[in-house]
Amino acid sequence: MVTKMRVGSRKSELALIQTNHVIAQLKKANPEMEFEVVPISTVGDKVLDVALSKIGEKALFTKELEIALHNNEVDFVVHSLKDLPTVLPEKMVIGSILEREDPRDAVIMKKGSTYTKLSELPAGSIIGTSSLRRSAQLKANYPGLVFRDVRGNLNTRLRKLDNGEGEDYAALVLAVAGVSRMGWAERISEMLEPNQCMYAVGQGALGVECREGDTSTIALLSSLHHRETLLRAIAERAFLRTLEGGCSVPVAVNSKFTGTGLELIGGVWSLDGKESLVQNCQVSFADFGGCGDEPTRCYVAITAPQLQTAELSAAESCGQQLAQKLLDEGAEKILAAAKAENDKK
Ligand code: DPM
Repeated sequence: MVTKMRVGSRKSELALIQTNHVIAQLKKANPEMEFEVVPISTVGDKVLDVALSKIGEKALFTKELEIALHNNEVDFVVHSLKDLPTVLPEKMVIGSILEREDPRDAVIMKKGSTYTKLSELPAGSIIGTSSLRRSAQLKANYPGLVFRDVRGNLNTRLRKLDNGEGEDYAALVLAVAGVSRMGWAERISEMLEPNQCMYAVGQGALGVECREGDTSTIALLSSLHHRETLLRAIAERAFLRTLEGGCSVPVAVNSKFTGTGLELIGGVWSLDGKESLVQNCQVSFADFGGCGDEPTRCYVAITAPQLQTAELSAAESCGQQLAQKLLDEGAEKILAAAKAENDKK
């Protein structure tokens, strides 16, 4: 008997590329299985005239997919991990976190531009991004540049940049991962290093969500977990969750897997980038190496049967501790002011 699974996906080209990537990985290990892609539109795809940060819904790109999961219309759904809120709806779990691609942001200049770096652009140049995280950090580093919203999927944004639709954007700032998956890597003219612009929690990784009790799907998906990505993602997501930030606040991270452990750097910014708090936190996994504790069944809505509970909880508490350091230094005030100012705009 052929087992056929239904896979929910947003309809954008990037979302379908990501969904097909996950399916290809599953097919490699399970050639006998079949997968059917079920395309679904989300609020983030439908509402295109309002800035992302102003729609006021954390699950912008995920809610309709989760409803389809809940209604048993699909068996799992593939997300960019950074679009997946840090608290999942009840009865939903992350069944798999795949190996992270380059998590950095990058600059794409308008077609034909003679500039390659943000630092070369004349004062007053318009940079397209709807990310408060990017604009806050970059405003601090490049006070002469002007940051304006640009909405739509990646294809729409690139068209707006190149054809001068709407604003006359000089450049866009986008995630390297999305740009490369679209096959546009050669358009990247500058990589932004963490000292210029730290990345979003989960950026560059894919997360696969499924129903909590669906043991056969969970077993299938868990084979795709990438250990380092998973531990970094757990720490980063715990950081954002503890700060109570969604995708619409200027919060950014930079995490490194050190071999024996994890280093997490994270920060919060005011909208103009003038105020910021950045701290770091380290954790070592060396003490846990495979010894005797219970394999993890379900931890912070992530099922990872092959990892030890101790390492997952160590990663989680690393993120929590980092957030607590920033909260102790007054992060809440910066974030509340950023939210209030953004709501007013
Ligand atoms: C979230 C943000 C953006 C997306 C906010 C942020 C960027 C919005 C913008 C939460 N989701 O990053 O601070 O640039 O105006 C999104 C992209 C990808 C996943 C596109 C991008 C691809 C990269 C990945 C949109 N979601 O960020 O360039 O899979 O990590």
